[in-house]
Amino acid sequence: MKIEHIELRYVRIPLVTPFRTSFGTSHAKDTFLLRVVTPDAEGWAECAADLHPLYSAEFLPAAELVLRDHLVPRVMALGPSLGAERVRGALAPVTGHPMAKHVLETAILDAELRQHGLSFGRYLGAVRDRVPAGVSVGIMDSVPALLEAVGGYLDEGYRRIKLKIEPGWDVAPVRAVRERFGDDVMLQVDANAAYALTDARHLARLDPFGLLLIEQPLPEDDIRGHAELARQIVTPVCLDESITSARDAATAIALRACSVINIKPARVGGYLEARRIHDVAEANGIPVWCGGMLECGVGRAPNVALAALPNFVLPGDTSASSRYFAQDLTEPFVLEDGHLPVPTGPGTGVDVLPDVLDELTVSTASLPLEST
Ligand code: SMG
Ligand code: MG
Repeated sequence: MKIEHIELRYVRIPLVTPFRTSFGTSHAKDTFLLRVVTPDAEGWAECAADLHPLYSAEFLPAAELVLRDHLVPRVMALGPSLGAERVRGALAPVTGHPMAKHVLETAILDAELRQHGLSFGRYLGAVRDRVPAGVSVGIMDSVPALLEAVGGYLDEGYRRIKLKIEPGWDVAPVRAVRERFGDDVMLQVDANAAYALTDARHLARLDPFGLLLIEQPLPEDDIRGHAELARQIVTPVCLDESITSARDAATAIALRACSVINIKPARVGGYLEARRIHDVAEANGIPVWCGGMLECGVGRAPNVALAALPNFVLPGDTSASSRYFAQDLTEPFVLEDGHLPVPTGPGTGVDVLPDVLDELTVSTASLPLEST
């Protein structure tokens, strides 16, 4: 495959409501789309990094820089043997930067699949044509506001509720949601690393509420701490930030640091590594689910395809477009009976809407293509 042109489109998409987590509040989705042009097809992908290095060490300006100076030159140096399955190996000498690697590999994979008329779902091994949708609910100013939001999502048909938590906003909101909506609601919490192992006794107070899991309670590098916490609480421990590769997943599983894994393709450097994590987890009897980074349709589409693989047995943060955006950059993903349809068209199966893209574009940059 020959790459003729690589373009970055920075976009800013307003959120329908602010989204607050233990590390900050987002009012808009700021990202860039990577467009890879080949003689036969165009590939598109969405960068999951934020403007600020808070969820992880990556952030948008750094992603652009590492793509321009280190990742694109290495991929171009592959010459005629360039293809999505060669990308990870070519980029391996560059330490870290999984989200920058993910956006490049995904755009190349999209172009390749479009060229061959194959969908992400078919390519990755999807076994379902629709996936159950969960929703991630931000930290709110009050319990009544939270109950109103959760009630609205349940009315829309969401199959699972995830509450963002932090010290001071954990047991009370969980108890209130259980009391109002009952024990049958699939409910889980996500701390984004806001606790310490010394909080174990406090976190055990969540045990009576029958949560599906607690996601990333401790810092991302604290695998041993998660293993110790898992021994001290009943709620299953799920890892998000800590897992950046199939090797990480194997280590965490072997050390019993988690009994569930959140797979985000961006966090692990792409869909091929995401599938490897799926396979490692499946071989060990560990269920997985697909995480989200508030993606617009460009990034949501391949996530929905991934979520259709066999070991994605829990509903993911694969919500409808309307969860975040009044106007998506693609045709919106719409809930049908609490599910999203797995796209079937070539590549991601979705196309950017040119007028909307123009309206929401903040700036555009081309990346030089000469190899070093
Ligand atoms: O895409 O619905 C989504 C977001 C789901 O909570 C979500 N993501 O830690 O899992 C997580 C967070 C990371 C992004 S918060 C800005
Ligand atoms: Mg998380």
